[in-house]
Amino acid sequence: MRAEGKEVWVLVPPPLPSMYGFLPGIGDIQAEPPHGVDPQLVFFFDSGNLERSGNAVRSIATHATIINVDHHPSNTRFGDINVIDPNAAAVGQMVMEMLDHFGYPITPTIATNLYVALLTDTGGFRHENTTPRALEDAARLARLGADPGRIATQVYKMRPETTLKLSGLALATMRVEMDGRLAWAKVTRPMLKEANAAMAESEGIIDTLNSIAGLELAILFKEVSSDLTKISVRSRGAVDAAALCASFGGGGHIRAAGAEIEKPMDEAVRFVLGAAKEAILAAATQL
Ligand SMILES: [Mn+2]
Repeated sequence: MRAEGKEVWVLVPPPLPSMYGFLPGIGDIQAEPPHGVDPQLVFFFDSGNLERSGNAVRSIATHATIINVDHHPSNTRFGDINVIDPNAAAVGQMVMEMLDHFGYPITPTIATNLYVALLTDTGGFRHENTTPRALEDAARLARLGADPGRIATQVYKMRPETTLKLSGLALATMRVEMDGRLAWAKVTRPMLKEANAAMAESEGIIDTLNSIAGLELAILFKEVSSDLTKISVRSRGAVDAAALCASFGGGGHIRAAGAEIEKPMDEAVRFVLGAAKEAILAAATQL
């Protein structure tokens, strides 16, 4: 890609989720710059820290000028210039402001990409960050050529059958405890085989669990190997999911977090549920 006579590379650390394959311009994205080139200026977008960006970018960043554009409140301000806006629902909104400021037109291609940033970072305009500003920016992008119906189909309605089959098998193991405050389910390796699915396809199951009325905490247990179990945690109540997962060596956000437990599935279930129930009771007494 060339911009005003200068070579520009758009780099994203792999793997790039296949659902984004429809984005205009995605073919220009590379995992690392071509061999032998030495970029002098690096823009980071939506990267809370330097570590998230992958090895190739990190090695350039040691001597290039870094411009860090982000909306994570926890951003480590690793850039030479830091543009941080925690009130932006998506970094795409910040990019929109920058294009306006520097007088670049927003083409239908740009509008489509920025709309996807807004759509996905607001969880399909459902998370708490779905502000009037987010909806106004989305409306403007739709006017400039983004097609909300087509984009929603591409992002949310292109799942393979195997993903739904796996989801069905996992949800059949669902247990609801503590008078509906805690729900959990399992994804086992035999289920992956039966559904002919990969573990990555289990990503949406935790959000289905988390849709139960009145729930406080949802936990999905994923059997990675005979002695490693991953957990995904969602909290809608007083429990800090990040703190709960940190107690197992994991982390994340207050409402969504995860951890890796070096135990077989059944042991991990007993271990984590014990701590989760304690956390629910402790959080309730603190209110
Ligand atoms: Mn983001």
